Amino acid sequence: MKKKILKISILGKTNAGKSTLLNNIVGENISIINKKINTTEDLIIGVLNIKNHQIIFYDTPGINYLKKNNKNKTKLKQNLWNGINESDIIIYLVDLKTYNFDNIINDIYKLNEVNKKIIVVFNKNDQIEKKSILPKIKEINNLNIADTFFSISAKKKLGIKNLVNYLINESYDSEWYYNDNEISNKDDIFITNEITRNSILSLLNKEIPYNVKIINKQFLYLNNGDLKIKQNINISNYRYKKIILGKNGEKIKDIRIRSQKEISKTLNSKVHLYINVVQSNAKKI
Ligand SMILES: Nc1nc2c(ncn2[C@@H]2O[C@H](COP(=O)(O)OP(=O)(O)OP(=O)(O)O)[C@@H](O)[C@H]2O)c(=O)[nH]1
Ligand SMILES: [Mg+2]
Repeated sequence: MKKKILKISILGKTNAGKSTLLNNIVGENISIINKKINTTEDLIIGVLNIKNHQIIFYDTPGINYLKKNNKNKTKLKQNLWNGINESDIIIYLVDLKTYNFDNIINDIYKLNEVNKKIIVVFNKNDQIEKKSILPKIKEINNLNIADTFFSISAKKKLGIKNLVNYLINESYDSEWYYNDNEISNKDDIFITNEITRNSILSLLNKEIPYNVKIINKQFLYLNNGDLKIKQNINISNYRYKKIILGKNGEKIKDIRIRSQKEISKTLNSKVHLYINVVQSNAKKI
């Protein structure tokens, strides 16, 4: 059978459920999910192989970066555009819970400029009344700015099969880009770093999670099959250290335990996780 491929970028506002959708399609935790905004920073690639079809997904940072000229966010913007440029088709994911017509069509108009097929996927349909979805599809469809529509729940795995079947039908003759056993561009070290970033995101408030960098110092399978991991949390500002450590070191303990559990689950082994908070060229204030 002839090999076929299709490359899809998953775009949408932050928190729309892009990473949840990718993980569910690919069947593994390759992109972290969090209630807080701007969880995904890197361009994460997920691969789904079905018979002779290879479907490649790019999970991108929230579309808020499409235009913003914020210097700190240049990398995010770059990752977003890399995803868009690489893909054959765009999935624009809409959060039905925070649906705002003007806001969404603005994004879609902008995306029309790149001249790729756009699929609008309404997500979180488990959260709203079913009969309110069709009018929303109609009002966007009337503008002729998108090619087709789906309604799904990425979290509850509703409607995903239809979407995947559609994508399979869109795939075209080409050599595959990835080997049969590759499901992601991200290795285990990246994923374990991301898990710790996500624990910090979940357990600490405000700006801190966005101002730390997780560095892996050791990733070692022991003779008994257990996994030993050492990570540094690099901080740029001295005052973050106290906050991350917490009173009597309780916060960092929570972060460590939460990460250790999540890494264990994801990599399917017993994990011994050690975390250090390290100040990188930060000024004492
Ligand atoms: N109820 C419900 N919640 C969902 C659904 N899909 C995602 N969520 C939740 O929405 C939140 C955001 O999900 P993410 O997948 O991290 O969103 P994202 O679009 O990747 O966000 P960024 O990476 O920050 O741009 C999480 O709390 C998810 O559990 C869904 O279909 N139904
Ligand atoms: Mg994400």
